[in-house]
Amino acid sequence: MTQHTEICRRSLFVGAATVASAAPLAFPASASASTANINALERVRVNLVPPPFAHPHEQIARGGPRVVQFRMVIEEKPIVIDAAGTTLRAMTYNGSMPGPLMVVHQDDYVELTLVNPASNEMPHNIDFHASTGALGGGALTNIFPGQEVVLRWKATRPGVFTYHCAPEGMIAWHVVSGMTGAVMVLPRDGLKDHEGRPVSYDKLFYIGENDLYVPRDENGRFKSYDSLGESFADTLEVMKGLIPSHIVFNGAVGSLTGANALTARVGEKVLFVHNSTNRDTRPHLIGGHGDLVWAEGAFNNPPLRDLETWHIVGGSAGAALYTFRQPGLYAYVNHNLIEAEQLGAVAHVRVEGTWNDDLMKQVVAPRAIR
Ligand SMILES: [Cu+2]
Repeated sequence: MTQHTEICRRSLFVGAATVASAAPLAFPASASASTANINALERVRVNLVPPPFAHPHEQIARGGPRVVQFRMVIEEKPIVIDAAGTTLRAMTYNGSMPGPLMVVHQDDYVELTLVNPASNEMPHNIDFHASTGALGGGALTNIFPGQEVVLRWKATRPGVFTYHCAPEGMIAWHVVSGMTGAVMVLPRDGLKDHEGRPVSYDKLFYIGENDLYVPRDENGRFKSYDSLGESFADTLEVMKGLIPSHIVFNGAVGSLTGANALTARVGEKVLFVHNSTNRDTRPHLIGGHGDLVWAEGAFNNPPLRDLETWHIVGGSAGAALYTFRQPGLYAYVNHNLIEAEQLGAVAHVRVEGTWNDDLMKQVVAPRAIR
């Protein structure tokens, strides 16, 4: 074990021990009464799927609140993040960057089993911005390699919310190493437009935007490391400069472009869920719009209409609904175009269907100036 790893482990153990001793206070004495009620609820076990998709779910809840059980395994592993083969010592929920999208309805209970395999180097936990209390669950989910924990929280507020790892003293490092994701809490009767009328989506694309900070060697080449501990000190120096080496959608430059493009058809209503745990961002669909946008992610607020670009505040997730009206290739970008074009924050959507000349027509093809 490297010295860095040893230091990381020691500082985190102290932090975790402090939190663990305070943990019983997080549950009020009256909780036992409601626990009986929760035990009477229907329980459903949901298998998570990797981004950019969501597990199968109903948009309008059937019946009463349920306990929705998820299981995530934390994977620490090297991930290639660009075409040049640059390798990030990543920390991930379930092996993907971002971690999987969880979908429940308001008043459901999320019951997560979080697993930290013995083969990992680091302690981890999870802070759900959708939850209430105990550092978003972070104080109740500190687990060392070889441990698992089960956390239950009530989804009281409808919206899309980020989640992330938050080990004391190491939060930023774990976040910019990949430990981010989102939860979508749908209103029980589904989404509404700006006038309260029901709206639905045909498809959901879940985009996780991650800013990454890979150190370079003295020749300017990206470095690779044999362990997380070994990468820590160099990575922290790059992080403190606040200039990401990469800003990626779904784990790597090009993970959603070209042959990996998302697909849709003219007439399909697509909900774009965009998670950005660390930095502010500004999604824009080149050639389209946000028909209805919950930029702050709160579904109780009326959505904004007809947006060209919207703002996702760092530390949150947002959602935008768009009906495709033209076929062709669309780029869904972070419209800081340096971050999109040079650092990686681009996805493509390939849309099939019939072209509408009324919306756009090339009246004269390029020709010599007359
Ligand atoms: Cu972590």
